[in-house]
Amino acid sequence: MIVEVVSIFPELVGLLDVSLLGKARGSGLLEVRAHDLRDFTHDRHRTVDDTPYGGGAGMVMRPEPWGEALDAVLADGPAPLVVFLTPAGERFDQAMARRFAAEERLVFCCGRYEGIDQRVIEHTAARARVLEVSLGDFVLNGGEVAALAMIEATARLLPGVIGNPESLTEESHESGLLEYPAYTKPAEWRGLEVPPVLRSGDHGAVARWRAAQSLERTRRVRPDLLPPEA
Ligand code: 6GU
Repeated sequence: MIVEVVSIFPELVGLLDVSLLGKARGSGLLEVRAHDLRDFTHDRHRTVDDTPYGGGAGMVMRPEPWGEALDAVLADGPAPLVVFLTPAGERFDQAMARRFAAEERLVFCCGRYEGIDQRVIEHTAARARVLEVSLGDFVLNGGEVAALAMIEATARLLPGVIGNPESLTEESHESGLLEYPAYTKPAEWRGLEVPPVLRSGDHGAVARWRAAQSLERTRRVRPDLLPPEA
């Protein structure tokens, strides 16, 4: 998979080298390319923003550098899915990560300030598949951290990136429920015991206990994830 990131902070993409994705990048499963939006400006100050039409606080990213950056990125390579990072987008989740993982090439466009001139999204949608996506219901200063989170969630789904593929199917959100609690050795620590059923060797009992814990935890912490009848 090829992942391209357009940002005024392309150096933030280096963070991906530190996590498990460094391995994926080294092995050729994943190629991440960062592009500096300011390389597509032509003025001495490398300006990327301006005041909003209609007034109001903050600055808006001007369309010209974005247009040129996307001209360059879209000029060659497989037809990508272009993702604009914005708190006004549809919310990212595990299903979207799976959808992203099926793509040959993803282009993440990281907005800063009060966003990107909407004509950039409109123009891009006329020549590529485009999504406006948010990481969640909170506000960041820019899309970079959101893009990194989405890239990590996506890349770990690529075959060969995670050592044991079973750890992908068992985890929170894949089943629609939160994951059951995990324990390791020692069996007793600071007076706290590992639940005996996990040490019983009864695989059926372990599976039933875990399913019940998942359901209980989901009911308590994230009832919104449960179907109305559950
Ligand atoms: Cl994608 N961008 C910004 N600026 N804030 C966010 C976000 C994205 N997702 C959640 N908050």
